[in-house]
Amino acid sequence: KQKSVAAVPSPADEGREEFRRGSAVDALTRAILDHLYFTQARPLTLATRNDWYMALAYAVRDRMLDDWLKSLSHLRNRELKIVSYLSAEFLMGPHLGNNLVNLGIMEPAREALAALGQDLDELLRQEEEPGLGNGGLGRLAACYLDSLATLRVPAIGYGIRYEFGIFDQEIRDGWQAEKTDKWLRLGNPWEICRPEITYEVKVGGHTERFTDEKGCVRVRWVPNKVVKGVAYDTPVAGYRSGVTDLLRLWKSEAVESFDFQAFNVGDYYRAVEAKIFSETISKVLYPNDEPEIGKALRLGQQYFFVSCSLQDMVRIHLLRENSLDTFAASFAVQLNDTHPSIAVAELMRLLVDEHQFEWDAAWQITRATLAYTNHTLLPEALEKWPLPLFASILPRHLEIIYEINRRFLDEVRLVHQGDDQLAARLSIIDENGERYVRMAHLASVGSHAINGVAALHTELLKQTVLKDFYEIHPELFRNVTNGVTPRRWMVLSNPGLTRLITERIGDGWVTNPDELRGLEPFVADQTFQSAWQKVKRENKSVLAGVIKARTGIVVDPASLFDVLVKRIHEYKRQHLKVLHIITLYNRIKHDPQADVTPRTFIFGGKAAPGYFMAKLIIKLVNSMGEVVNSDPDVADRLKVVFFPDFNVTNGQMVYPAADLSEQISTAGKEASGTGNMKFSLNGALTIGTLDGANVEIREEVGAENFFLFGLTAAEVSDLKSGGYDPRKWYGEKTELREAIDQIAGGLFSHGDRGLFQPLVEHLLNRDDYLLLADYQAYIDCQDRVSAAFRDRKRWTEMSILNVARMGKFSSDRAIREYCSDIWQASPLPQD
Ligand code: F58
Repeated sequence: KQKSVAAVPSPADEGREEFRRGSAVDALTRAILDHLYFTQARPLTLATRNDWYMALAYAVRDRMLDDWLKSLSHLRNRELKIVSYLSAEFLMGPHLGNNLVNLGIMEPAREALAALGQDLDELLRQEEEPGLGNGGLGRLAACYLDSLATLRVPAIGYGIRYEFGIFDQEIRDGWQAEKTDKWLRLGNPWEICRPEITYEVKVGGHTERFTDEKGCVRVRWVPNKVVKGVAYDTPVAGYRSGVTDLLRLWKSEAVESFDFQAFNVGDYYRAVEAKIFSETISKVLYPNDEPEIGKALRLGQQYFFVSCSLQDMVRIHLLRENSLDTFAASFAVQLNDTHPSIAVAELMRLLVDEHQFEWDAAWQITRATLAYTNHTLLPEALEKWPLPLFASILPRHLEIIYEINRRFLDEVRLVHQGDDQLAARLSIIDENGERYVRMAHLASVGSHAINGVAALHTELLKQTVLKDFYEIHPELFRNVTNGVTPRRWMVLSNPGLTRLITERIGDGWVTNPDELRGLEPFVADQTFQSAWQKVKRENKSVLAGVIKARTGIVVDPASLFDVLVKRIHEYKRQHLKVLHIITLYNRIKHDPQADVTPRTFIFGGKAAPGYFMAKLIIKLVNSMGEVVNSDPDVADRLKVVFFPDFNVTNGQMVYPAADLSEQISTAGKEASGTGNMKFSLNGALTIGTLDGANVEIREEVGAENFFLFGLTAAEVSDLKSGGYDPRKWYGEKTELREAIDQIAGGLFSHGDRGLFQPLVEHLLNRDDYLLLADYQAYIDCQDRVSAAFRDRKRWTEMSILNVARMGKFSSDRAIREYCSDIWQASPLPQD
């Protein structure tokens, strides 16, 4: 083994260049063996799959270090503005494959492993994905980090290192069961703990006024608890860009000294309690859609990571300059929704209380630094904290917020004299009944830019949720339509399509996806079409195999793969899809010869554990599926699958295998959607409403290559204000009535009429999301889809055109817009 140590070139050796680039298969082989031995402490004979995975991961990580260390050294360069992306969630997905793609060493790694008798694909499957997010918002943060590094923009993603990420979903008897996500169980080779980068975070207590040595009255926050945040760093490599950015996640720990007093007086239990509280903060990710109002721990999490992150930025800035006056030139801080919006008050506190700034100067720096992205219009999803709870955790911040609010409302009153209603509507404090802190208002007042995530969403934001803000400060508003990274969502997950495209137009599209337009001349090319179909067919076969293994259901890769994967929520209308399937089922039952295009319906998505209706929808999908799948009359023409545990890893298998992408939310409810983009990039056609980014996808791919149906956002709001009566639709539409009656009558619940009663009642009496109003349009549109699928040539052309015209939806485009319109950040010069 002596020999093998010598074989790993030290950074000072001549072989460094080769080692660093990591392109040589031999060097990689050597490195893997060395990590197996020296890091995993395993002889070859005893190495488990996880040992091999870890050894490979460390060997790959080594190859990221040069770029990473170089990028970290740029943090000290005062000329360079750093983008700081504050997000309670980063849904990164498995790192290994992505890093191999971005470093350009997928094939050398495959070869190196083959020489060692190992299969790369097997090791890729060994990685437990870090599920540190709920869905779209967390995944967007991850795509943006990929693009920032690819575009060579110095950036830090700041968040929480949850010990348990989003729960793992199992399906038991058709119901969702949640299992703790123990993603750290076998170790995490991608992170580097930085025990020397820690910050203290105060919680609770009270404030005191005192006069400082200059005679100024200042405020001191006397907390009743202090916790410590420890940095865990993960490198984020750009796609062959030479830049590796930083994801810095905070883990909460106890401050050793804090309850020393308690130990000394023998109060052992009190000391241990403090430790438990500290460690609880970063323990678990909150699943969404549950009312947050009572969750002190959630507010604690938000403050914890924001405070650590801002303290870290202050430290980095002070390494560059000796005053915080220029802080906004060092950092552009983006608030990913309102979860980090306490940053407004925290940055003020750091400047005013800890660094003795005057209020006005501090406020100017704060607003110049921060910008806010809104991701939802749903009123129930807008964060607000009850005042007493807020005061008990963040007493100093509440005082600061009062002062921010007082000054802000004074300005408003000056311009709009006498309009008390306006002031009440704009106030950061909601005073209608019980009092709350409205976090979207705090974020809006404290930011120099506010953006929505799709054109329609931004318009609706200006007309509804933030209307008053828009009217007083229109210049603050921007739209930045979401995007997704083509590296993970095409190159890594769809190698077949990647190869085919690259053979025709080269690989420039990976960083410049507008080049995909170069595929248009081939749309009608026979050979190209067949190759295109073959890739899709192979992806479908792979998925069919996985479906068989996970659910026992056999599906036919020749059928139309009709896919609806996303979080389960009433506004996303998974149950509208159920009504469609039942309608087709009934057509076959009424006429066994009916001409129904064979389809495989694939559902996937998690329901928040406390969201009863969403869980009932999962049960309905499974119960209905059981009846349809086992009915001999259907004779395999329709198959329903609920693919359990939809996450990034599973998404990478599902999107490339889809023929039809279901984007059927009630218009005006889905801020953007990003799954819609992943499907279309992989050649699925979309059936969708004019909601979120669907509008722009349709514009780009052409109306003739998109299946549009349903009410517009304006029609939805008109229909609702005119007093919507779902029973009218139920009365008029025979197929609809039949489907609903069957659900109510127990056809899918072994005769149990009670099981789906809450769902049926909701539909017939309220139907908040207008399923009944959109039902017929949806069914008719699906009939057009079925007909179109039979014309394979035409379908393939549409599929190619979808991919060719999706360039706009790369996260690189979105990040360029953030850089120029909001952050004023630029790429590092090429070395
Ligand atoms: C999503 N929001 C939007 N929130 O629903 C989707 O339209 C959009 O494309 C995406 O953001 C990215 O902009 C979303 O995923 C959450 O998951 C929250 C997490 C924290 C609790 C509340 C929901």
